[in-house]
Amino acid sequence: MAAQPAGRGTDPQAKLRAAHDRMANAIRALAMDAVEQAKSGHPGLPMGAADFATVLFTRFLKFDPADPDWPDRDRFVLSAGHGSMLIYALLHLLGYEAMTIDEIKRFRRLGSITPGHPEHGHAPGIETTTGPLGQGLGNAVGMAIAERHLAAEFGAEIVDHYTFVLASDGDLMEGISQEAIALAGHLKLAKLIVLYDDNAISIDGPLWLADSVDQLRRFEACGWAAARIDGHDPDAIAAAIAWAKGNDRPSLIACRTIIGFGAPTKAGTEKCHGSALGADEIRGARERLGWTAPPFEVPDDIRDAWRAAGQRSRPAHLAWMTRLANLPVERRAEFKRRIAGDLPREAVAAAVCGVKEKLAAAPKEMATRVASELVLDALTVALPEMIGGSADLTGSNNTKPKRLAVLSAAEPAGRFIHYGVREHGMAAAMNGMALHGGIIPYSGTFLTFSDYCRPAIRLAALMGQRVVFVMTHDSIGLGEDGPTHQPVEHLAALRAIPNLLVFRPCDAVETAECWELALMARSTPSVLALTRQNVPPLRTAHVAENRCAAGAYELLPASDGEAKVSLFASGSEVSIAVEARALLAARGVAARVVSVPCFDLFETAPAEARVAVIGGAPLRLGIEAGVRQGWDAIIGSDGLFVGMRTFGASAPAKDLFRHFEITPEHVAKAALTKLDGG
Ligand SMILES: Cc1ncc(C[n+]2csc(CCOP(=O)(O)OP(=O)(O)O)c2C)c(N)n1
Repeated sequence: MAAQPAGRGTDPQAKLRAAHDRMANAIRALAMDAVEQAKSGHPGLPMGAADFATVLFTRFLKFDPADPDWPDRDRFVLSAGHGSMLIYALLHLLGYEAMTIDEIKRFRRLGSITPGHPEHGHAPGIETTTGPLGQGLGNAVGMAIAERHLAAEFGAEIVDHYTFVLASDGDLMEGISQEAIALAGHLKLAKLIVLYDDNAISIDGPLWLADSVDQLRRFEACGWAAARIDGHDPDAIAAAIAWAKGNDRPSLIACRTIIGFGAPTKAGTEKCHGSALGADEIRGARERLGWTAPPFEVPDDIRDAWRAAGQRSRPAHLAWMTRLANLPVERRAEFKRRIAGDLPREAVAAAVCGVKEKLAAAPKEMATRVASELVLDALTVALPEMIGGSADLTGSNNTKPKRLAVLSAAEPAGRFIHYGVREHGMAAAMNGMALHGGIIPYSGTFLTFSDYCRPAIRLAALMGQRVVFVMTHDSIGLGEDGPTHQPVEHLAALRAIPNLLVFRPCDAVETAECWELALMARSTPSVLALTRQNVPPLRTAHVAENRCAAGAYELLPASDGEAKVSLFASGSEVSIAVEARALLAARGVAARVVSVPCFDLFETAPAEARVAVIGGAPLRLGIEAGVRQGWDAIIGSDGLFVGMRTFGASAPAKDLFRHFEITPEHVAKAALTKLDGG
């Protein structure tokens, strides 16, 4: 490996090259030093990618460190999050105020803004949380969709920016990358540009151990433009980015790089991927790179050059602010509202209340997925920022109100996305749209396929993004499709994710209320678990209050005297509890019914409210066509639970509920046996 010469030539080209090298070496030095000090981290990627990152950030990327949230900035997504020191070094050098040298010194320390992998919300300039490989690429597709859509709506003078991604071999090996690039190619997201750190090394060693994909041909097959360049040649890098910006398709630039560029013995090998280089190797790298400054110090001339690069887009930013100021007052206010993520609360409340009133006036049996569509009919009028979709289950998920046009390459202003059978890519793209701002994404699939979305749902929760997952066919109640499609452990698994609201409404009115709560949760994603099968109306008297906000509430009190039994249930099983209550009453046993549409909200309710809802009945019995896990928090470990212990089966729903003994008769019998001391 030949390291770059210090470049002391006299001709202008050589001078430019020398200046570039010194700027790129500042990234390399900071990455080496920070990882060394932390005694852990990943120096290889920042050192290898420093050249193309320098060209991108100093010559192309549109951003303003003085206003990191400028809505029309170009987005940069470090999909290979392990290379976090690359973005931290860039933010520091470019003059992002929060990214001080002390924060770089505190890399990976508790409370720093420089965690092991970049976390959105910790430091300005971190567009998304990355680390789980492939997710960033998926997010970037959503960001590019958001840009395209908002440009169609507000005009190119207000929204006109690129989304750049740095992706590694690992990103491109992950399955999600296929979903992401296929979707991006299909939608012709021309302003999405992937810089692939093509170093042919991963943790186990050379890439050939595990992979032999021709990435250029793969991307081309998905509708992308693709090129390979020397990722250490600034001119080639600049020419490639300029080429990519002019393409009418998304672009891949495979930048051939040497991982750990500059390290004397470890460069080009997996040895510099994920551990501190060590003092000797760092000494050698400094020598090769011609870097003489002490650790964590950046010579003034290099710092000045970086700071100047940080100011590059200032005039563009000012011009943009003027254009925004020149928008008609209402358009400007609407753009700002959308970007801020503020809801027109009254309009949302009125939409939800209107639906509830109609439902109460003419109560009828319906599946909660159908109720959800009714609610969406109203909500998507009140909230033009809602963009819906489905992973090829549109008719089953009921996520497409008729009015919503399809968002496509030709019609970017559309508001419904046919994601194709790409649940994981869909969920990651939704995160990207929410992160971009200006959009509230919601989508649909079957609850059992929440497993296919889970890594992205988890990141939505970690990042505190408002995305809404409509997940229908939420139990054995879906019937004949059988156990592969019947969720059993999924509600418990989703409830286990912190900062995720899992709603399971029992009827149409509760469905409306849960939708309202999902939208009001500014920093929390939501799952709406909805039935395929009809359920009876249970909330037949209209109240304006959103009763689901409590997480759990008494739907029916004991009909006669003190309750002997408290029946707790969610979703389609609430009607089973209601029938069981009548059977118990016929046997002289007073029972009350508590609907539990959202564990997570109930958990955070005030202690007294929780105690009142749980009540003092001697027997607590939970009913849910899923596993017991999680229910003990409500029914206690000595409570009874009627639900699933095994996978389901293929049969009509009614037969399945009978077979698995999730019936009013069984509930009543179990309660009576227990009360009799059985
Ligand atoms: C989903 C996921 N699986 C595994 C890992 C652990 N991991 C981190 S980096 C990496 C691969 C490293 O290779 P590459 O992506 O080419 O990065 P480079 O070695 O070039 O820095 C792996 C397996 C991860 N971060 N995310």
